[in-house]
Amino acid sequence: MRVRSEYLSALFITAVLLVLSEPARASQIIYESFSQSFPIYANGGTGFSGPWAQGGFNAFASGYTASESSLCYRGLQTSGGSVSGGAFSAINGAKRGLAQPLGADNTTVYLSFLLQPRGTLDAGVFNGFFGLTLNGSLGQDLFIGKPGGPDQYVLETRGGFGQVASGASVAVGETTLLVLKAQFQSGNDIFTLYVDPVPGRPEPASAVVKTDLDLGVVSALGIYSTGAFAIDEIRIGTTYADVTPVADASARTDDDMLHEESCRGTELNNDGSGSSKPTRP
Ligand SMILES: [Ca+2]
Repeated sequence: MRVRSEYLSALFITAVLLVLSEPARASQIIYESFSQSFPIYANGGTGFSGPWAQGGFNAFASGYTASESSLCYRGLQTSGGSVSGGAFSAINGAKRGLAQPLGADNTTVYLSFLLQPRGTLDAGVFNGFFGLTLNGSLGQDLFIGKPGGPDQYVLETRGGFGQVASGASVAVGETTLLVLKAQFQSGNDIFTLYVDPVPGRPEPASAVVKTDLDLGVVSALGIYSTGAFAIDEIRIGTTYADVTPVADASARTDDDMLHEESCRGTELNNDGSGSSKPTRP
């Protein structure tokens, strides 16, 4: 019991420090930086109603592992660690409840996250899909990520229906920033996907849009996969700027830089130095 109480104390102190060091903006609803080990006590982040737990449609495993390093993406503010999964022979999933459900008619929210394909593209059952879901109350979910096919980032109804492909290719080892605008309304909602927008710039003018799905109330989001990938920096906010914050190099600690070091050389650096992939105009 002694060990457990010390563990809980440490957890509590960590939670307090997180609250003190990561003041959420008024309009930022969710931030998950994976700052605590996952999924052992996956209760970090802000805006959730509980910890990550195994879940998702036909997901009877949750074989995800934590890393102390964040995925790096040029210009985007990151913190904490990240989470990854391998190529699986069955659907894996983890779900987490939202403290404030989304989906009220005539409201708009933005969601962003980083996704990095790993291993061998398409390996894993169902051609190795991976991504994030917004889980609706009407029995359907929105999937954002790499589908069973084609090898592009897409929006689709979980299961593959109503797929809208972005045209942006999925490449192993390349971290992509995916930003979703969700406009909830009576009947079908409007979902807009931006792939690799530049952090700090205004919301892009062009994007792909999915308009055939009514999510109803969204009270959970999910990590959902069969292919190898890593995910990080999940944000939900009421404005585009809320979910695309620019990295502030002066605010980074030695610890941050130590962690970033591990992805230097293969990944983009937060401060824009190092290797780069083509930037959209
Ligand atoms: Ca992170």
